Amino acid sequence: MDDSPRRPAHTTDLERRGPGGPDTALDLAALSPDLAQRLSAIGGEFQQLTLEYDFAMREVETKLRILQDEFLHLHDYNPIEHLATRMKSLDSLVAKAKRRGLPLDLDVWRQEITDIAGTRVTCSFRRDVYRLFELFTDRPDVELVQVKDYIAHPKTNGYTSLHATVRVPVYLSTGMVRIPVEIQFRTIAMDFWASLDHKIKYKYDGEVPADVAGELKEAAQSALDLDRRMERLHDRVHGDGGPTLLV
Ligand code: 0O2
Repeated sequence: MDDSPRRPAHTTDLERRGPGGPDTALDLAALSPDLAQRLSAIGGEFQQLTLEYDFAMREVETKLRILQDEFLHLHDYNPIEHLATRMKSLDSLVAKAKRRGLPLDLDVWRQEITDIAGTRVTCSFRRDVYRLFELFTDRPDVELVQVKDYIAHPKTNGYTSLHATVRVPVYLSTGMVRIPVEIQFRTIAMDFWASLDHKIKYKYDGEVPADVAGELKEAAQSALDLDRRMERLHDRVHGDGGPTLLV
């Protein structure tokens, strides 16, 4: 898990920080007076928004846990190593809005920013990543909005993961709303690399020296090799395809 002080870590269910928790705190004193005033004006609205996104994130987590329990029960196999959730903090939302040239307007953020609620699913093997993704997004109560397959098409820095944006229904006293949640599916090796990459970026404030970036990219290749090797080993022990996610 990423434990950098700047980016909210994806937390385990025990550690999950809900709306109003420390992740949503923003140091208004550090902002320009104009920005601070606008943000404090939307504070209440933001609490409502995080509440809805928190409900959606919990829906996703529950559905994934049920899938996991079903596999354990039916196949004596656990495809999920870790499951973690995180709510994007107000300061990182402001930063993202700024980066993307979006106004300080929660309605615009609702439309344009789809990773306000995030879930990270860490699997043992690459085929589990894809199988879990398929099983989860095949459900009629899950609407698949967007897929970014950084496993088939890694980022230039070496980052790999399968990102899926889904929308799930959330039932409020005022009616039903569909809320987007970004799910990152990855293997343990991919997760290990991504955590380190983030810490290095934090250390250099995003400006990673070329030699460090080069080594990181090589490390991404090593993570990929390790994934392949462990999957081959698993197949040797359990037979081709093994007992992984066979339904
Ligand atoms: P956090 O704390 O995880 O929310 P963006 O680049 O964010 O403007 P987009 O489309 O949201 O646009 O990006 P994308 O490609 O879907 O990736 C978003 C998330 O994927 C990031 O969220 C990271 O969690 C992860 N990610 C993407 N690229 C990298 C990378 O190169 N290294 C690492 N370690 N993680 C990456 P946030 O918002 O950065 O942070």
